[in-house]
Amino acid sequence: MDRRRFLLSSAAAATLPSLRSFARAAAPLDSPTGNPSPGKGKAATLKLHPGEAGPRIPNNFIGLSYETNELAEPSFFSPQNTGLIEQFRALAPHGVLRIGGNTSDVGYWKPTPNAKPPAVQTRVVRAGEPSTKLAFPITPQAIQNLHGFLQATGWTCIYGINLGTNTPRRAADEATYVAQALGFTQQHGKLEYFQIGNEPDLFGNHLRDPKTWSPEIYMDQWLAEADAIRAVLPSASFGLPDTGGNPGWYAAVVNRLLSLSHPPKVAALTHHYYIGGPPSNPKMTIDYILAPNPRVVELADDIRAAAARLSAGEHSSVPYRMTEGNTCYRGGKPGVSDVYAAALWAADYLLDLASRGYAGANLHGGTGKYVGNSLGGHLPGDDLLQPAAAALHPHPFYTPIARIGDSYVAEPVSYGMLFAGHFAGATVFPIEFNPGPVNATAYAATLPSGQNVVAIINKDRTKTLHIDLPSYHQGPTLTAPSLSSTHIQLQSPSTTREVSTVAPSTAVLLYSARP
Ligand code: BDP
Repeated sequence: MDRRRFLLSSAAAATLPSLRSFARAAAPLDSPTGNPSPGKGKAATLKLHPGEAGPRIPNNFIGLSYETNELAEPSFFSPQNTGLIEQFRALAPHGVLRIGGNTSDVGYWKPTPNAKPPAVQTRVVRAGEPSTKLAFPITPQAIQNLHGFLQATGWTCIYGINLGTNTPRRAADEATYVAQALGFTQQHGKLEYFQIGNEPDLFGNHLRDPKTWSPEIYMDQWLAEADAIRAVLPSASFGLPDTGGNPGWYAAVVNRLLSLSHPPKVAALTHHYYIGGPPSNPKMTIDYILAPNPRVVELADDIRAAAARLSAGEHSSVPYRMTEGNTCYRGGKPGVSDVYAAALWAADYLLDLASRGYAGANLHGGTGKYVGNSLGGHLPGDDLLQPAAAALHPHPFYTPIARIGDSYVAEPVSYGMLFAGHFAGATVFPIEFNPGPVNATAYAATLPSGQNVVAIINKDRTKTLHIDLPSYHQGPTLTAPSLSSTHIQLQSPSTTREVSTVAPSTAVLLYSARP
């Protein structure tokens, strides 16, 4: 990893506006209709419709997701942790840090040094799930330090509250402290909203009796905590259901919210997304993560429909956000989640979500210890490696920012985030894109400056994409020696030039002339 290069290119990136896109490509593989590009074979069809505005990509579209367990070390998210602060700032000037994950359901609020952990039992029926053995305290110091960290980075935060092993009273006490320390973003503070419970659709695996657990019972328990919180914090708002990807839950959640005469304020509908897993699954390959995945579309359609139903009720225009995701669940897979292919995946996935109207996306990562705890105390990707080889990989394998000793290093996924971040603040517009037989996608948007930006992501291993987009010039370009490389570059050309080809495994941003 060329860390110096990353910092240089992110500095250059900060001077460029960002954008987002609307139509992307999954064209029929055998029907190229484009014009032949002189001497270069057939060009992909790429027609832009900049007059037709689509969704606006929020400035804080880009986000990271970390385990709540990281708060067990108050020095981690703290103003003193300058290496991590530097990486957050390089990644996005206004990102959103989501704190949650499996460990959010076993952490407990410890308001005073002598406060005792709650006596709660979980039913761990599956090996590799977090249990109360891994319960940890969240202290006022951790929250104060988190505030300093957020101020130093320019980021805001979505804060996860324990639903798995908590009581409404504890939830309200913790929320009160967090809201006072961070302040709500509506009042120019740092707290976007609370999320209560992580992946409740999977609670039957480790926290509740699968025979009786249901979205209706989840809503009973969720409302008990949410009501306790808003009784003491009337301006509190919430993201939910933060499901692991079971879209069947949205309908029941929305039904319940719509049935309430005085519902809690819903800041966003949220879900998670991992392409697949676990690391031992032979299907989890570089080719698999780069192939189009219909689940992305299904999840988007379902959450958009749920948000629209909710918006028609008490709530006005409810946004939706992908609050936790990455390539391979259970900590990522070495050689897949931590190589250049994951950067191309992240660039494409984030722009795809932006084009589908998502308010943002948080890619999961953090430190090996705490993501390991979220999985019962161990990262299964390590089982695929000899110990000497394991030391050469980031832990967890999918993390966008790795902690290596006392330093923090930008990992492949973060390059894709940086690429997509160029669309933040822009307004997506539709395109017609037919890449023919090439596994490529495209997105387009208009920047606040009026300049258009087009992203072309050629995920194909071998095929060059020919394009015909006169008067657009090349901007930051994502490349690496191979899909399994960790030596990634995101660089702008030193001279102004147009582009007629996008090489295999390359992503490029193209800009129109300034208006
Ligand atoms: C998600 C959990 C998170 C895990 C992640 C994973 O919310 O805590 O770290 O899966 O499996 O479902 O990597």
